[in-house]
Amino acid sequence: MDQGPKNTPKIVIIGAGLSGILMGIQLLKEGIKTFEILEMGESVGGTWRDNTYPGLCCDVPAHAYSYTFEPNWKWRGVHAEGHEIREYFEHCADKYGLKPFLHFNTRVNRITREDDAWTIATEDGLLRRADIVVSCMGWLVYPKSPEIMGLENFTGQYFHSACWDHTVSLDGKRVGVIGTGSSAIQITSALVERVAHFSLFQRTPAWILQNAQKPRPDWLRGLQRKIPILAKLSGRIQQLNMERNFSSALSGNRKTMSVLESVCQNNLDKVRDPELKKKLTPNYSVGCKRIVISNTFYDSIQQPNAQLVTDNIQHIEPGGVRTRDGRLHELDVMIFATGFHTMDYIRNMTITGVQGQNLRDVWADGAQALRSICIAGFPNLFMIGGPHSPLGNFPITGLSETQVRYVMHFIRMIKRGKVRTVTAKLSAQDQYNEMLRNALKGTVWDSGCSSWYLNAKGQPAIYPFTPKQYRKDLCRPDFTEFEMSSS
Ligand code: N01
Repeated sequence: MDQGPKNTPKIVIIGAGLSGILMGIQLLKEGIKTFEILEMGESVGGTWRDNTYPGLCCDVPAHAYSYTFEPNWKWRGVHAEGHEIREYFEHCADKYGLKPFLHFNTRVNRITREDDAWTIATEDGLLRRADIVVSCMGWLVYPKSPEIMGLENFTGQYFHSACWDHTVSLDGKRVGVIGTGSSAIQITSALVERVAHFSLFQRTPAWILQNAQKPRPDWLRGLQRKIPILAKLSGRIQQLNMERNFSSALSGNRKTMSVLESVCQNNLDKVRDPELKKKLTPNYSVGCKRIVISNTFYDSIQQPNAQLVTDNIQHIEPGGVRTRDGRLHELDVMIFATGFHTMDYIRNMTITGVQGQNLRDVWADGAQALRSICIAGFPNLFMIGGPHSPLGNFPITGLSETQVRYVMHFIRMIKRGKVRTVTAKLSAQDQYNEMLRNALKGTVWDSGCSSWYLNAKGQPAIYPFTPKQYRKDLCRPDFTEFEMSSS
């Protein structure tokens, strides 16, 4: 790591997904080179590196899923495919000179506060010291596989959607997918026409919305290449559009919510078979779980070689999946599109604070932070995408930019020697979390469904207000919420 001038803090960023890359770029923009980015994978891109399943596509329009300072004329469709997004983040890491700061295949095991600094222990046995740690670990990191009795007896092949095994041939096979979240819905659309027989095992149906998943004409891409501000403008328009339509509805606007509800219902009404439609009809409010975006799913699941299985899975046997109605669903390949350990921010890692407290114990009743970013008792540890970040169908790039800007306020102060450590006051953190819990009562996310927004106590751990409000809240730190030491 570059030693830098005397006051320049040493910073370790954990994770080289979209927020880790962003954090690194912002540090370089401010002339700070005393940082390292530790990434457990072998390249940048986070979830967009790990997920390679057929049909992988982003449910947020591509220009809104770009950094505001790096508009991308190249997007081929209104919504980008997974590999395009991975390439975009690789491009950003290269263009902004992050390569020398990246350490791949470097898994962090322990972060310990000792002697007024952080010690970071990685799996390779190395220890690093840092003044500041920024965790950019993301939610969609650790795949969650179902624990179904008899899986070990299955004679076919199986894997999780986030660890796609491209050596397994699917064409002409009997394929089963477990789950009906965004991943499963996209996989269904991509696989039905390739396989001999397709079974989708549904526990809970999803509300599904159609959108403009269409290619962008060459003339428009050419124009945006020549005049990059146009691509940037498109991003801003798409973001405002999403915020106007989605965010206001999800955060409580009845008028926009009823539009969202009727659009989802109209989409569902396209299912011709009344029995199938009944099975596909959710019994919870639109938006309680993340709304799935697909233009093709309902068509795919109505194909003659596709079936929707709604009887609960009893166990797995050598030949396939046995459901509670006694039926054996014979399969050659089984795919678990069963999601991620989204609320387990510090899985496989021990973080020890200033008084020897283990963050896992501190968070035993659910993860809490001040403004999603700082944790009382853990000085100079910042999180991008921490607990209660705004998640419901909003562009994550904008959220990360807001949080990185907020963290940069503190890093600048530390760099200038104004302060040495910054810690959230416990009272401020408690007050903030109580305010969030109260505000979340009665929201759509609290309206009764199982979703990956819920913490271990079954409470929604997201931000209850609009992204606009979040940007306002995080415009600059309220320093009365922090303890700062200068010696
Ligand atoms: O995972 P999920 P995902 N037996 O948690 C079911 C992002 N993403 O990978 O609802 C049977 O949403 C579970 O059932 P239930 C996006 O943010 C984005 O699909 O709990 N079923 C559910 O249906 C998304 O929200 C894109 O009853 C079991 C499914 O598995 C997030 O990733 C694309 C089960 C899990 O759904 C996660 O999506 C893809 C069991 N034992 C993903 N366990 C974009 O387009 C779980 N399920 C950006």
